Amino acid sequence: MPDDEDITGDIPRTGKLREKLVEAKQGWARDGRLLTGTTATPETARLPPGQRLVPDFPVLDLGVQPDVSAEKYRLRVEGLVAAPLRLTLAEFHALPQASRTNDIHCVTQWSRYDNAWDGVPVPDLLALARPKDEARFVALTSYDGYTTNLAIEDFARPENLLAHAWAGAPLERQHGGPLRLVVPHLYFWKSPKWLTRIELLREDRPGFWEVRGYHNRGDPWMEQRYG
Ligand SMILES: Nc1nc2c(c(=O)[nH]1)N[C@H]1C(S)=C(S)[C@@H](COP(=O)(O)O)O[C@H]1N2
Ligand SMILES: [Mo]
Repeated sequence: MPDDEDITGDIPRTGKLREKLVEAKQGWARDGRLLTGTTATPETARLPPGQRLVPDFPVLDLGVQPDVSAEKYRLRVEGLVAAPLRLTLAEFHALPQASRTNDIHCVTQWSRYDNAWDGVPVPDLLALARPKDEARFVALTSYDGYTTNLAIEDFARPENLLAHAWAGAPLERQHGGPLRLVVPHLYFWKSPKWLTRIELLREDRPGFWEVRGYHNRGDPWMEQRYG
């Protein structure tokens, strides 16, 4: 079982929780904002339904950005695994590295093409931790207290990266540095910044947005914004 230790407790944070933004986004879910009622596939349209292409890289979070030092940072893989991991940042950087380039799609409508990431592919990390057969879901926890959830098939895809660099430079803190997950086939709220804990579970555990009216899976091609 996971311990109840407050893993984010001694990490300095800047900013204030943007309660108004959280309320507004909950309202959008209630109202079905931005829904076009159409679906597509990545083969037929690069831009998913209802999305708008942006040239810049917006910053979206709860307003609280943890300032986690390289010394304090830990990446934990726990729960239904044969070999739990608790990696320092140096240990993480010593793992075999890979690069991926992909498009990102935020549920608030913006999409950004051709993001080049460096880091460790999720299947490689899972191979070290060795999930048990009963593991069906993952719960992800970040240093700002944010949580999200994925089915193990959505988590273990080869294009998914635990990323520490973007466009050839260390990932900026505002975009989730020192380490974030990138799951490009789902809306970007499924890609936690400042990731610290990956917990493998038998039962699903909906995260921050999933309990506030957002879809449990979040496929942009199926326009799974709310649910
Ligand atoms: N830890 C954490 N991760 C998070 C969030 C957050 O609030 N906290 N917001 C999510 C949302 S809604 C989006 S769209 C993306 C935004 O990533 P960016 O700020 O790098 O564009 O991060 C996701 N990951
Ligand atoms: Mo988002």
